[in-house]
Amino acid sequence: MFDLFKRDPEQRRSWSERLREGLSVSRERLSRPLAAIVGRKPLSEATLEELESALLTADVGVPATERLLADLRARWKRSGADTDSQVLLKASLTDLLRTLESPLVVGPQRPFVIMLAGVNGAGKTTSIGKLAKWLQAQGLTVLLAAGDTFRAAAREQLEIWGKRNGVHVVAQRGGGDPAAVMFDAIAAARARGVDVVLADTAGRLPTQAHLMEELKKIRRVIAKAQEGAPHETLLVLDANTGQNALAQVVAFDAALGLTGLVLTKLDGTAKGGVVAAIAGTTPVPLKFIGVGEGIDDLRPFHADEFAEALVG
Ligand SMILES: Nc1nc2c(ncn2[C@@H]2O[C@H](COP(=O)(O)OP(=O)(O)O)[C@@H](O)[C@H]2O)c(=O)[nH]1
Ligand SMILES: [Mg+2]
Repeated sequence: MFDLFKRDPEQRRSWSERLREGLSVSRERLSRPLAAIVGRKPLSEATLEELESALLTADVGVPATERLLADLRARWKRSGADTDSQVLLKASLTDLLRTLESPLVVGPQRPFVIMLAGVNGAGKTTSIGKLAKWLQAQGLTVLLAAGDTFRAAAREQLEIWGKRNGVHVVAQRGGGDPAAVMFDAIAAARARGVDVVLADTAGRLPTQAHLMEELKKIRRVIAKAQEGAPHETLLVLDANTGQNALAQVVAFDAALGLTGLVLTKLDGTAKGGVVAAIAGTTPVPLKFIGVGEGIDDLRPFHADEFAEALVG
């Protein structure tokens, strides 16, 4: 542990620092126009209008922006006209984002199966690698199911994460059937007494009907392999997708019945406001957020620390 500390200065920086830095582009997008007009001065109707366009450019979207502004107005009236506008905005945003807050809890089922889906490049495999470490840090044992059988490189990528975390990876040599991989992985987890199975899947677009059908089949086979599984079905979203993320949530939810979201690549995007858009439009719990490529750069989502990092 101490060795890791010495080798990697990233480890010394706290999560809140990394989150703040990761969200810096989005924060600037939001606060630069605000700072120019508002600073920390009291709110006014003109300020609210400026705020509206700032929120829209940060990908907060129309429904969530309207909700935020209505809430902000109400707070402003209640608290007296000279209240710090930034404090009010942070409070409104925190309340909105709280609808998404529901940290992942590994239940008593064994193995506890977590299935991940999403479009290509969203960050599914990388997130599985990071989650494996996060789960192990809680004293849980983990097994990875290489359900992306489309490309050999996908399996190899998962195997690298398996090695890094010292966890077993169940894969089928030479391509094969992803549903069969899931079946084998759950059987292997049971035989080895492993706590959690993280099930990777190949990327697909919601418009690729046959691939969405395949995803449903994978889910059915997981349920057959173990009653009640998958216990969590997570959609991995790239924050750079912006408003299109909402359409992905609706489509994958219709196919799979999502229990949560993982939002990756919040670092380096100006579209961090999409979190508020999701809260305002398609409030599926946001389980984890990713702010970098490091193994510790994926953490549970908390509304207050996110709002603080974005507008605090
Ligand atoms: N900057 C950044 N890159 C990320 C994050 N999450 C994943 N990536 C990168 O996104 C790329 C695609 O990730 P991958 O897990 O292979 O996507 P998949 O196709 O959904 O499995 C990789 O280069 C990852 O390192 C993140 O939170 N921040
Ligand atoms: Mg992948």
